[in-house]
Amino acid sequence: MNYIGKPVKRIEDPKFITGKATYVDDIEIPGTLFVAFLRSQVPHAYIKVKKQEGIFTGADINPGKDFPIPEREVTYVGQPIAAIVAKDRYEVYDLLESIEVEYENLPYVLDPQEALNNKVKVYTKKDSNIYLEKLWQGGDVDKAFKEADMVIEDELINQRVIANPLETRGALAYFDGQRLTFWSSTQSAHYLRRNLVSFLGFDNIRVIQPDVGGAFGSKIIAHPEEYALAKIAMILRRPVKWIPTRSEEMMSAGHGRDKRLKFKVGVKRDGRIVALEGTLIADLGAPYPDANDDESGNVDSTSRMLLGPYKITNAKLISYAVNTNKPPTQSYRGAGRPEATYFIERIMNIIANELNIDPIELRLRNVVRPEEMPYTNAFGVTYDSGNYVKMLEIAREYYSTLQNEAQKIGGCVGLGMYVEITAFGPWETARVLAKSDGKIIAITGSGPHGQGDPTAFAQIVADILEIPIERIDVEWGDTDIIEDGIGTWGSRTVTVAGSAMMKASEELRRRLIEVGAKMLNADVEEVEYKEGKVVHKTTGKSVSLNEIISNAYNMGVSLDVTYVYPVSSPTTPYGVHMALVKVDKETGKISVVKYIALDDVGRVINPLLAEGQIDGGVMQGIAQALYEKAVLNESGQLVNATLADYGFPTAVEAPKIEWHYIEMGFSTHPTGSKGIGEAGAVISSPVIVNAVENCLKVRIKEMPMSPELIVK
Ligand code: MCN
Repeated sequence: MNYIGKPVKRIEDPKFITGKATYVDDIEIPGTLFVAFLRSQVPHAYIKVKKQEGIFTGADINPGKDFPIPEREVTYVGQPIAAIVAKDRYEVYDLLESIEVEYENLPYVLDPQEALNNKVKVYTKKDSNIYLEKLWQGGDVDKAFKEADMVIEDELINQRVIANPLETRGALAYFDGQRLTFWSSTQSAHYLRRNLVSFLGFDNIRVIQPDVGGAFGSKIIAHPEEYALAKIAMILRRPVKWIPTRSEEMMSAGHGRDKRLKFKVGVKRDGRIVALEGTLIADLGAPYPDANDDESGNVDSTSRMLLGPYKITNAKLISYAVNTNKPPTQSYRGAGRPEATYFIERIMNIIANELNIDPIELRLRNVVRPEEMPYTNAFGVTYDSGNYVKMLEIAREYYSTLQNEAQKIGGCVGLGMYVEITAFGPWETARVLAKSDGKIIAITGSGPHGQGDPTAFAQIVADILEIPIERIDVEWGDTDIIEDGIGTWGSRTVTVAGSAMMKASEELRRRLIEVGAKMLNADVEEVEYKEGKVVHKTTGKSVSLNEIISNAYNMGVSLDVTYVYPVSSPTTPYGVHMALVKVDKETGKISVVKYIALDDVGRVINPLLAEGQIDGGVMQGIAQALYEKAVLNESGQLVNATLADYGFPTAVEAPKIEWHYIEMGFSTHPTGSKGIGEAGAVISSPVIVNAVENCLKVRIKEMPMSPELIVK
C-alpha cells in the first residue's frame, strides 16, 4: 500500500485554484432564458395568481396539485408561487413585480409548541400539525428515578440555522424535443434524476452535477424550483436557467436544526446517570406534503442518538415533529445527530457543574465499556466498535494542558464527547475500467462536492492496482456514465462508495491477472500481480498493464467493472473535543483561543482530507454556538436574509484547530473507515457552550451566545 493513509494532496484542486472550475452558472447555452420565482410574502394564505404571458403558475406546472408550485394554498414566507421567464437575469427580476397575486390571508402558527395543540392549522387540508409522534423507551424510568440522589430538569434549545454554501442552488435545463438534460448544483445527480423522472412521468433525462460550491445538506433534496424548471424547459423547449439570489437562498433553500428538548435526568452522587426522560419538539416548518424529503427523517436520528456514548439503560423520550408556517427545515451537516449530541453533552456539563465532578471523570463513570462493544443503546442503536474509556484517558492529557493555558490567560475550557452514525446505505456503485490508452477510469455513483473523496478513490484504486495515482482519472456527477447511484451525505462516501470502488478495483485486478496469465500461457495460480504487471512466478516473464489492456478484449474479457456495494450496517465514529475560550464580560465578546479534536474514525484514508473536514465542521458548530440564527419576525419573515445580517463566520473568527486521529481499530467495511464529514459539526457547538458556561457559572439554555446574551 502506497497511498492509503497518506496525506495525498487533492487531485481535484488544480482547476479550482486556477479559476477553471465550472459551476452551473458558468455553463452557457446560446438562447438560454432566465427563470425567477415570485415568492410568498405571507406565512399562510389562499392565493390567486393572475394568468399573464410568460408566467407559469401551479396550474401550468402541476395542475390539480399544490407541489412544487402551490395552485391555491401557500404555507410559508418565501415559498415559490409563480415563475417568470425573460431574456436575462436582470430583466427577469424586474418582471417579477408585474405578477399580480391576490392573497386571502389565513390564520398561521409559528411557534412549534403552540402548533402542537392544533388550534391553528398549518395546512388547511390536514387536520393535525403533528407530522410524527413517537415514544422511545428502554428500561424502567419511573423506578430508576426513585434511586437517584439528584434530579435535574430544564429545557435546551438548538436554534434554527442556515446551511449557506457559498454557491447558491441553481440549475440549467434543456429539452431538445427528445431528451431533457438537467445541470444542477446538487449532492446527487442520480437521486435528482429519479425525482425528476417520477414528477415528469418521463424518463429520457440526463442529470449532470457540475462543480459544486458547497452544499452542507441543503442540496440533497430535489427543490420545488428544480421540478418547476424542468417542467418549464419541457414546455418551452428552450434552455432555461435558474440561479437564486443570496436572500432567496437563505429564505428558501431549507433551514437546519430547530429542535428543543425538555429533560429530566436522575443521577447518583458519584455522577452515574440512572434515568433520563425527555420531550423533543422538532419544528419542521411547512414543507409541502408532497415534497420528497424534509427534516422529519432526522428527528428519529436526534431521538435515537440522544443517549450519546453513555450507558443510560433507563430512558424515555417522546418526540414530536411538528409543522409550523415557517420555511421548511431539512438535513444540515449532521442531520439530527448534532442536536442529539448538543442535548446530551449540555446535560453532562450541567451534571458536572452541579456535582462538582471533573468532566472527564464524569464521562468515564458513564460511558459504554470496551468489553460491551458492539453495544445497543436503550433506543435500539448499535455502536459497532470503539474504546470510549481509552479515548477519554487520552483526552485527559490534552485537557489538563489546555486547563493550564486557560489559567494563564484567564480563560475556560469546555469538553464534549460524541458518538455518531455514518456510512448509511442502502448501497453505492462504482465503475472501474481500463481504457485502451492505458488510463484507468474510476467512476462513482456518489456525488462528492468539496470533501475530497475523488482523491481518496484514486488512492484506493492506485493501491489495489499497484500503479501511480496519476494514471487514474476519477469521474462522477453524470447519470450517463454510471448506471445508478445514491449520493454524498451522511458521511457515507469514503466508506460506502470507497468500498464499492475497492471491490470494483479488486475485480478488475482479478481480470487483469486472468488475461495476463493467458498471455504468459500460464494458469492464474502460476502468476502473481505486482506493481501493475503480471509476472510468471517461475520464469520471471511478465506482461505490463498496457499489454494486458490491449489484449483483453481480443480474449473476450471486459475490463469494465461495475460493482454495487450493499451496506449491511452503518458505522459509529466517536471522539472527544475540547476548547479554550475567553469571555469578555464587559463587552460580551467570546473568543475561541484553541480547539482540540480527538477522533476515532477507523482507518483514515487520507489525513489531510479528514483534517480538512474536522476544520470545516468544527467551525460550523462554533458558528452555531456563537453567531448564527435564522431570525423570523412575528409574520414568519426571515429578517436576517443577507450575509451582512446573518452571523456568518469568516477566517478571522476561526481558532487554531488541532486534530489528532486516534485509530483504535477498523470498521467492518472493506475500507476499514468510518465517516468524518460531519463529526466536527456534530460535537463543536456543545463544546463551546460548555466552555462559556464554565466561565460564567450560569446555566446557558440557548444559542447563539451573542454579546447581548452574555452581557445580560
Ligand atoms: N476521510 C478519510 N478517512 C476517513 C473518513 C473520511 O480520509 N476515515 C476523508 C474522505 O476521503 C473525504 C472526507 O474525509 O475526503 C469526507 O469523507 P466522509 O466522511 O465519507 O464524508 P462524505 O464525503 O460523505 O461527506 C459528506 C459530509 C456531509 S454529510 C456534509 S453535510 C458536508 C461534509 O461532508 N458538506 C460539505 N463536508 C463538506 N465539505 C465541503 N467542502 N462542502 C460541503 O458541502
